[in-house]
Amino acid sequence: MSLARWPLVAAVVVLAIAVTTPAAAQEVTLRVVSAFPETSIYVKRLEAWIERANQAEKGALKLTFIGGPKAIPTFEVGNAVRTGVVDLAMSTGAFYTNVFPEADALKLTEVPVAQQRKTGAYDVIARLWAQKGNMHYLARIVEHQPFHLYLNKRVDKPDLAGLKIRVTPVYRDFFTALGATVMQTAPGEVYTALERGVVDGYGWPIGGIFDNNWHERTKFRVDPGFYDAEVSLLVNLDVWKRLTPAQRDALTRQALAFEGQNDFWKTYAQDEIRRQAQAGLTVIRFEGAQGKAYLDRAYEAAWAGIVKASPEHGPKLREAFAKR
Ligand code: 173
Repeated sequence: MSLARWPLVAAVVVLAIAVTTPAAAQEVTLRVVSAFPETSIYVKRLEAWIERANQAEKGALKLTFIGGPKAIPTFEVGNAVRTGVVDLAMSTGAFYTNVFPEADALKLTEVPVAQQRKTGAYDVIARLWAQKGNMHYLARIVEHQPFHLYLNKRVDKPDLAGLKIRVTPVYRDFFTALGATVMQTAPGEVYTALERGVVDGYGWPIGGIFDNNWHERTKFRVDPGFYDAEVSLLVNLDVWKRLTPAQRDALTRQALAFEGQNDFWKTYAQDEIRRQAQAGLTVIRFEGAQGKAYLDRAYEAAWAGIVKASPEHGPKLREAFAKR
């Protein structure tokens, strides 16, 4: 190269550095959405966390809460994270099976997320979410919340023939196996469906039915609960890769602190059971062999659904999620 070229090379190098390292601007703003309605306990806790995280990581990280399903519809949030329309989302696997069907398997983990991080299950999840969802799986912030069937008509055995039940992918295979006619809605449409008598019941975790006044339109809860409700934080993978190491550390530190508070959900489950009783909900309890058959059916139906949708990854997830 002739000497005359050197100033040009130098200029290009200087320019490249200027473009890739924003001078002193080491604070990144991430846009956050929720797939759950803003009235839900999940969003209340998300907003409180955002405030704490922004305070603690000032200069590195600024999370901006955009909103719930009015900003991006519940079942579109997964694709919004995948494509980078949003940077970070709070959602559950059942809401983004349209991105990859394995997402719904997170309800089937049999050990807490703290343990998943030790057994390698977390790495299995992280790899798959990156590969199929273009997502960095940041943290699980809801667990210890079994799902239940809530009804307005009494049943005396695990037979839902003739009943129309509101579902998401979480419950679809199980309730269908019990003979129900199922109808999928986002959480935001459950109240209206109950009010109009379009459904005779719905699936939901043990906690949260008061957040949108569903208790006013609910007569029975069926026990036992099944699976474990999962709500997680997901980051668009390209955004994640563009963060500086310090920004990544800040986000991980805050997410782990949030995840570390998951024992909250154990207490909350007990509180919500009491509150449901006070509100006049009657418990229909399948006990003994009938209870066991109900639970076996729940897990069999769900795993069959996952493995059918993903013969490649379903069995690996089952292995990784099992108690050991
Ligand atoms: O909408 C739902 O019933 C659902 O799938 C779900 C998943 C996780 C937590 C709460 C609800």
